Amino acid sequence: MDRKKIEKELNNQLNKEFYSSYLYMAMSAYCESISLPGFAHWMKSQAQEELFHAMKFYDYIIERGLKVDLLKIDQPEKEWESPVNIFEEVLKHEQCITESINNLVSVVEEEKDYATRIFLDWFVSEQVEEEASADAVLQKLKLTGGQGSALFMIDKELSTRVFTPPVTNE
Ligand code: OFO
Repeated sequence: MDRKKIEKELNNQLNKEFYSSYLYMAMSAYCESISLPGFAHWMKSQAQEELFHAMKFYDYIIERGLKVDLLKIDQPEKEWESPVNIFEEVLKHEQCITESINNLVSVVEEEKDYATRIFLDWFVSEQVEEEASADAVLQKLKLTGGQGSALFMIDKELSTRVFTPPVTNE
């Protein structure tokens, strides 16, 4: 097993999780700026969830006796075209993360790192939920036209999201 390779891959994913949190904070700030406090709250909860994902990778890297390498976090966009566009981007981002986790699974399988393979199972399942929850809001926005009173109702609904750290097997 190439431990250096595994270490690099895990640190890359750690960076992506931190970036995800950064991206959702940027989206939250943008939603505040266009007077959609419920959307902003949803994004902030999502950012917290991403920090939780990042910390899972951080703790796992240390637990395996590997080195944490905190890479530079890219600057996210600051503005989006519309509430529909924001959720299109959320879904697109989550699909990219799913692909990244799947690639990571392939690498650890090639390296016969079965412990990391088991660790990644949680993320494989989590990504199904992540994509589904983004898609559910996107579909609702599209169905209602995402404007006027429908937008107001969706904003109200999004304001009820509560961040509870996802259940893990640790
Ligand atoms: Fe959104 O799942 Fe982590 O990045």
